[in-house]
Amino acid sequence: MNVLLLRAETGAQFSPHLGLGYLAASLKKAGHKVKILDNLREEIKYNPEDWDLVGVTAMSTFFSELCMEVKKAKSYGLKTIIGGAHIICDPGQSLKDSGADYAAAGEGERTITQLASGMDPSKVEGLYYWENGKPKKSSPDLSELFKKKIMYSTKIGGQTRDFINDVDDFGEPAWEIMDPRSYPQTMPHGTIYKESPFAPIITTRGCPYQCTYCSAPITAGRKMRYRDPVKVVDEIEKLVNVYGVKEIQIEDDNFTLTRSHAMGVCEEIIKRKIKVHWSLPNGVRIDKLDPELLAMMKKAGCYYMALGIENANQRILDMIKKRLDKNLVRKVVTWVKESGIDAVGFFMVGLPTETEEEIMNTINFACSLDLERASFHKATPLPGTELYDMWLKKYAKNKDIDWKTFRLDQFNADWAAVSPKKLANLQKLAFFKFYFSRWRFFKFIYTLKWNQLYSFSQRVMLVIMPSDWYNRIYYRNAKNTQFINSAARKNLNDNICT
Ligand code: B12
Ligand code: SF4
Repeated sequence: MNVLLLRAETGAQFSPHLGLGYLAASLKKAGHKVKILDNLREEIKYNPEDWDLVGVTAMSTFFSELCMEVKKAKSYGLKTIIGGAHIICDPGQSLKDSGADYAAAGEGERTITQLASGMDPSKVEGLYYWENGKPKKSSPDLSELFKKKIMYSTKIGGQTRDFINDVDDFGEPAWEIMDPRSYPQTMPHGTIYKESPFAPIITTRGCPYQCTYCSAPITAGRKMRYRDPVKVVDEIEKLVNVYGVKEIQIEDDNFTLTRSHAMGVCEEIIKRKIKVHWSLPNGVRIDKLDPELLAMMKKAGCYYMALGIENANQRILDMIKKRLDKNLVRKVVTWVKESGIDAVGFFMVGLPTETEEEIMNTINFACSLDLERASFHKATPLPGTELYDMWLKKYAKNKDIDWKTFRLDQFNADWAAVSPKKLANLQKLAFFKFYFSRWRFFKFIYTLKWNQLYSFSQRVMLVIMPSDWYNRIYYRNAKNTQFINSAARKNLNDNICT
């Protein structure tokens, strides 16, 4: 079959889509023809006659763009399948909202390959399809795979999902059709880079924690699954030698969770004398670092890492189930700095019931730490999370849902003990107070490359402008991409036959 994979978003950070890369690899291995069209690097234009199946990916923020691509593909008479973080969180509803033919309820490698190979939709793993005008979940017989421990099943985010145990089975993303050099080399995840071309990789999938605001365990599962460090470094070596990559962003949710895995990757990079800079822009847990591990990471080329600090109030940390002792933070930030690695802090403001005093406490704490950079995101109820369920029940008040606003800088949940307007002002204050102390802003500007100035100004505007102004100015097609869901979704699984 000829399969076209699309990312339709207009995001501000340019990173090849690992998910689509893995899907493409799997499809190609099974003998299908595949192409990736990614709006981050090219216009989504194609000849419908060349394709049999169109797969579209999206996070919640970009669900409206996904819907437009599905509509377009269907108008050509093509079959469509959707997948990605947003769809995983609620596949049945996403199928209805988008009008696609199929939705992948999880990791899509096996799902899309089985579908493309002509398997009956009811037997395809992790698929939602239409039956009698309603979304229906497939029911393949996986008992042998469970018995042989090839797959495991777990209830997560309100659904039962099946995961493959050995993530090495997925191989590597199809870099040959997603050459990192074909992406704009301006704004990687985390903004800063030392040298381009840069490329993301993942070395693990999953996260065993249950932080109430985070959808990572929902999309990738709660069981940590590790790639073999040797295979990880094979991929890094290929990116460096074949694609000229000079810098890697490790996008794991928890790279250092198991020390031996992180050590293994570092030792392999050092053993092979690979000259590459790398960073951890997706954040690591404060309680999963120690000086010896940090020294090894530095030696292997790590030059900055984001730290999931989130909040300076133990009450809030406990409420969001972070399982983190606030007293550990300062010591660990100091270790990171002493190792020669730059530390970046992730903070959240405006959590349910959070007071102005608590928010100020977080801002002042952040300013006092030896951090190079920091982000102060508004608590956003990402679908599938505990926060989302709480927001739907208590705060959404039957409001329509505009997925476009599900960005960590822009969402107005109205659940803190301060008003949304006050919260937006406190968020701006956090940015200014943090960056205009300890010369941080000037150091930041100094680390930027010339080609980043436009994108950087966009990011600054995102912080200081009201979101509707920002969208109007920066997103050329913003007016076309607003997708307002018909009603807040109280009974998520209503009308879905299972
Ligand atoms: C790298 C990353 C980014 C990158 C690129 C995103 C990308 N998709 O490549 C960048 C930096 C751009 C990014 C941005 C944001 N991100 Co982000 N990001 C991630 C991260 C850390 C890793 C993604 C990844 O590569 N995963 C590994 C691959 C293999 O998995 P995957 O992409 O999910 O793909 C698999 C399945 O989803 C499925 N699949 C995916 N697409 C399709 C399509 C089809 C047709 C099929 C069948 C299957 C399928 O199969 C794939 C293979 O198994 C995830 C966390 C995570 N654990 O996934 C968060 C995550 C995806 N991001 C998230 C968020 C919220 C954001 C932001 C909105 C945050 C913000 N600032 O507001 C922004 C977007 C705004 C903007 N301005 O761009 C959330 C999404 C939640 C949601 N419900 O949408 C996640 C899950 C993080 C979290 N902790 O909650 N992000
Ligand atoms: S915030 Fe980090 S530790 Fe918590 S669930 Fe998400 S990935 Fe796991």
